[in-house]
Amino acid sequence: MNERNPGDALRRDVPVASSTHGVWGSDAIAALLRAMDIPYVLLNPGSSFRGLHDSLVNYLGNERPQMLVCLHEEHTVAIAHGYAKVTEQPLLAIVHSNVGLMHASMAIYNAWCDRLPVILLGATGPVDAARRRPWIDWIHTARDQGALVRGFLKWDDQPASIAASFESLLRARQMAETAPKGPVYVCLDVTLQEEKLAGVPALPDPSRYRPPAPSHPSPELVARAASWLREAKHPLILMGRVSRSLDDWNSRVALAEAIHARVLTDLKVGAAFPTDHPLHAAPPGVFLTPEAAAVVRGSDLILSLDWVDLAGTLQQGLGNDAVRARIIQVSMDQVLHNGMSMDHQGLPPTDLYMFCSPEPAVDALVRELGASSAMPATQARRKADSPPMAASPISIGMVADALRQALDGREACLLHLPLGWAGDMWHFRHPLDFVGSDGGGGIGAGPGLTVGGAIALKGSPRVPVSILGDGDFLMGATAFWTAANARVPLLAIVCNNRSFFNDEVHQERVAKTRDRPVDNRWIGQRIDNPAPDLAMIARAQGLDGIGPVTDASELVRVLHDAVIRVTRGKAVVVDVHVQPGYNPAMAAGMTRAHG
Ligand SMILES: Cc1ncc(C[n+]2csc(CCOP(=O)(O)OP(=O)(O)O)c2C)c(N)n1
Ligand SMILES: [Mg+2]
Repeated sequence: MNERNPGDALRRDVPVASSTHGVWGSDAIAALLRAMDIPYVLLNPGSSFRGLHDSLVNYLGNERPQMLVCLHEEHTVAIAHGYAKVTEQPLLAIVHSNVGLMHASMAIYNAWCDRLPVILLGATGPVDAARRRPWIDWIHTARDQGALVRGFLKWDDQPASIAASFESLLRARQMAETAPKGPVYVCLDVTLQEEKLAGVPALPDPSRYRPPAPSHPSPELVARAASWLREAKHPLILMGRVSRSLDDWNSRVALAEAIHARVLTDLKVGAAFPTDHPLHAAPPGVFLTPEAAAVVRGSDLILSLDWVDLAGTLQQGLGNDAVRARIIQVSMDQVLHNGMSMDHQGLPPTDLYMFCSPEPAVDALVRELGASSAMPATQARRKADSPPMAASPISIGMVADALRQALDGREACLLHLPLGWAGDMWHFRHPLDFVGSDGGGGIGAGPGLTVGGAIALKGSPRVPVSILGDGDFLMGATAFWTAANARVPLLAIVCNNRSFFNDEVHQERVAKTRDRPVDNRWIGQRIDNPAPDLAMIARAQGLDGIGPVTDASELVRVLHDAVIRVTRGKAVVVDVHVQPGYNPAMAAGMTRAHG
């Protein structure tokens, strides 16, 4: 992430200088973590890693990695995940034995489905039963702790010596950062952490354990794909999980322009292509809009750049009709498919399979096709400001318009969007304009993802902005305390419809199918009576909390004030009461019949 000013540090609790009083197992582990040069470690404390905790504070001085305290283990991983969405780099998260890992599990699943790296450290009570304290060490020891989350980890380990811990940590990082990326977990025995050492053993050099350079597709495959792309009359590029690099963005633009391919992008993942480019065929969505489905149907060649759900997209475009278009798949995703969860999605037909990440494939195709990637990143065709807004009720689209005006020309990075968002509400013109969704559909991730993204953006001119549902905000709200504590500026706007509204849409559908009263759809869904005071929840944690805003004519002024506060270093939450409602593609996609 090259926009960041490296001098812009987060607030750090500085320990009293210590004489070391000998060296302990966890000091050696901490020494390697320092050598691995990872800036932050997210944690919620636990006695199972009290040795490591002490080493991070008193041996390393709480610096590189610097502790960021979280109020829930789910936030530790969600914040690391949010950071990786911006930087593509892992942070460390430490979770307590058994219970901490259980708390963290949904966030691990989200990072897994999003194919983003997080290095989780955990611990276990003494593996040697003879050394366990009564009761507590027994309930916080597991025979195989990794088994709790192994189905959505790239790798896990429980090393039994310091030397093995070194290897384990180096391997964990190498694997987390190798495409397709993902979370990894290393469980450290408390006995190992607390054993006294004669000295810190010689450390391995982490630079010799880096991830491999990206694999490149063979020249034959590139040549064949290029000739298919040239021959195609209606080529379509589905731009899925791609990097946050601007050079890679420009290469994708060059490729699409070289073959006049139409392009679709996906709100499930980060921005991949300028949405106001003439070749961008339909606004991005979580599900295909009818317009996008028509583009899929009309294509004779589809190039998937690690598109999240290619089979499902073909199905949405073609229904039960046969897939006649040639399909080129560029993805390494299958190495993660393990059968625990079905996040591998349907199996698409594939006529040419490039087993690599999108970036080397795009570069090779651009070279083969003789296209230039030198064009500027964005063709500024700014969505015009909307006229001043009339009185309430407020829609999510009005919040988007007001935010655009409130930013007053500043660049923003959208770190999260609510379920009611529609792809035509905002143009993406840079890979950091939007970093994608939660990955695994785990509600409550939005706040942590916001804080993590904002940590990554601290010192950058981009305003970190996230727009959240009220259900998402409330489930994860205490993640924001970490931003206040570490002095991380951010703007979180809650589109508050006082409901888990997504499920009202489901209940309405079921009621209609069964000819039962639609009027009851709100029961068991509404977050009202009493309505939680979201701004007060923000203020209670040391953030600025504004709202509820109920009058549309106030929106631009309130959001502008909030943006100014963010530029002055504040973390700000604005509660906006919006009317419930989803765009038709979202409502239809969400509530499709099973089977
Ligand atoms: C952890 C978790 N629990 C429940 C759900 C089911 N669920 C999907 S969307 C949703 C409602 C989210 O509410 P909110 O963030 O306010 O967005 P809205 O639906 O109101 O637009 C729920 C409960 C989920 N996806 N994840
Ligand atoms: Mg809601």
